[in-house]
Amino acid sequence: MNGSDIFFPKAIFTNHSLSGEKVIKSTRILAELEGVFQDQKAFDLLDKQQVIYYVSSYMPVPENTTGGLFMGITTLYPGKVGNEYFMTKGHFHATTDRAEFYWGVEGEGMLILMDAERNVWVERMFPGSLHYIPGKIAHRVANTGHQKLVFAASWPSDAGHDYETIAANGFARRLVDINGIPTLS
Ligand code: PAN
Ligand code: ZN
Repeated sequence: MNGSDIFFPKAIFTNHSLSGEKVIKSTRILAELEGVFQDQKAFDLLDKQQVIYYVSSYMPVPENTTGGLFMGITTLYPGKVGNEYFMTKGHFHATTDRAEFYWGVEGEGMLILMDAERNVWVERMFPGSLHYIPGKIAHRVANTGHQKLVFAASWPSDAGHDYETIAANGFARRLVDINGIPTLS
């Protein structure tokens, strides 16, 4: 090995976000979550421009490449719409059988999972929690704490995202705050 074989990594993660040439950043404001929460009256009273979450994703290969991997870090703010916690949109993968890892980095939350028969269950998220999301399982995350929830994810580059199914039918159950306790209703 000589000096010309030593490279700087193509992406780095610091301060809970990714940076590098092939990193794509996106932000979701409350207006983009219209219809996601049950309490429309409470939704209407909130500032629609507020950022609910942002994601930085390292995509070293083009989308839809078979055999590649992506990695993303999501920061989800604390808050509620009525008694329902702020959460990500949630999706199935477009290539339905593609799996994914999520892992907790900072803060507290719940990973909400739903299978094709609309059975719903949740896993607690905390710094160090590791979650294997099998293929064909819809996934979304709720921040049940009082601070930012940061989690990382890695998924196959040909997984794609099907948001439409969740936008149309939602999840079969909702994670709500009942007397300070996250409860699946
Ligand atoms: C994650 C999610 C990210 C944002 O990287 O895309 O947490 O959630 P939504 O995509 O549901 O808005 C992932 O699951 N990728 O496949
Ligand atoms: Zn996913």
